[in-house]
Amino acid sequence: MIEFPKEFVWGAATSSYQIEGAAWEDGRGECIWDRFARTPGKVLDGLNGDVACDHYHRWPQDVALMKELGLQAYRFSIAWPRIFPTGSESKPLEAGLAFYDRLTDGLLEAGITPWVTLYHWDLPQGLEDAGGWPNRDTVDAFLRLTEVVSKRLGDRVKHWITHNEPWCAGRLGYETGLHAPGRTSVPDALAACHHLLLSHGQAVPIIRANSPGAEVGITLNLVPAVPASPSEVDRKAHQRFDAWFNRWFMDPLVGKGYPADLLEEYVRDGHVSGMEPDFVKDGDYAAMAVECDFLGINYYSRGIIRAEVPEEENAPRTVPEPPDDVKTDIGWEVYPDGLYDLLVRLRDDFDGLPIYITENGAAYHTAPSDDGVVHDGKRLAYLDSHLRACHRAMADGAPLAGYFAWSLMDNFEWQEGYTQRFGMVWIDYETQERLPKDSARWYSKVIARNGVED
Ligand code: IFM
Repeated sequence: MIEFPKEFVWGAATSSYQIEGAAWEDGRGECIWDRFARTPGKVLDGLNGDVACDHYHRWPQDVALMKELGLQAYRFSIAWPRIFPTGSESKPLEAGLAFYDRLTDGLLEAGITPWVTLYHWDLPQGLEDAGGWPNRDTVDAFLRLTEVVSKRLGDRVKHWITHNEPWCAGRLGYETGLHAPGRTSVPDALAACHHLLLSHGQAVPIIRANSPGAEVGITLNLVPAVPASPSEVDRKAHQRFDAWFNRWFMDPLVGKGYPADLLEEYVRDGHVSGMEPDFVKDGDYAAMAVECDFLGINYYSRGIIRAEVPEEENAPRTVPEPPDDVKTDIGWEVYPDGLYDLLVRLRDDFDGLPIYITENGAAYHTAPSDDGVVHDGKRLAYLDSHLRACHRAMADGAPLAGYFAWSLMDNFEWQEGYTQRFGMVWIDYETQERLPKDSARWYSKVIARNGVED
């Protein structure tokens, strides 16, 4: 038996837009994903989160299932436009707050600790129309959301995550355009990333004031990467990738500001005004480096970085392209050693700050078999191998304190629509039936035993 420490936290995660369904009747406003999903060509099959898993109405059943599985903690997010439908109302919407009240109380009654994420990408469309995250006013709007939600739930919720994956919200949303709101401007993306990190820093003291004794942190999605060959061009491409994906978000949190190598490139290319970009105001760097209680990490796979140069200018690969049979259905390599490497790196880069894996999981289509059960052995093997990597990293001093599987249930997978299933619980989108897969039953045993079998 590979045993985890007694106090290790075992949970599962979801997010509002991906599971709740809109439930417009209770006044939720439009968010950027409602608009994006309705824009032709942005989401596979043209689908959206209007119904999703209908969790808004079916949460009692979902909480009962979590209890049956023995989850100790459940990470969910707040749909911002349920609280402020356009983002600028002077008063919050009671129906939205009441929903999260009910969910929180239901979890506590079931003996499950609620972990709340304040922003998992459903920005009110009204705020996007006023400039979105590149506009500094959005920071103030987020702080109003933080104040209202942490005041309302702060007596019962003692674990808070300000933002989920600012890389996605900032870079996919404003630089590559793959996510809502779908803009493609490097300057906008840099301002957006800055305001996301700044709003994290400024939200932390608000949460602490409203939720005495709470643990507060932020969740980053990080990708440990290697160059595809030792050639100079691949080495440089790898360094740039690490700055673009990882260091741009890690360094400001530990008081280092933005990575100079990439910032210099942005200055050269005219994307920012200088090494002190216009969007950085006095005190911002200090605010972003606010002391936190933990760092949340979402890990799925590693990167193998190849320079974009003609093939003949590059050296032969020493790290081969992974074959399809070690990739999940979404095309991401199964590489548990990457999680080990990442945890060991963070042990040093964050100087022993406690770490929670706030997401880790795999997309596999595996459907119910003739016996009516979903035998998702590949997901089970993925989770098992990643838990072993966690355990090894902890033995080497990584301060890992808990693990949340992504996801409790199949859900709306952003630009992939409903084509990718990450859940440990199967959702039949026609009937809304919930069906725990083999991985859910297995995870339940892992929690009960506090470890994985040798
Ligand atoms: O579904 C997403 C989640 O919303 C954020 N992290 C990655 C998951 C899988 O892509």
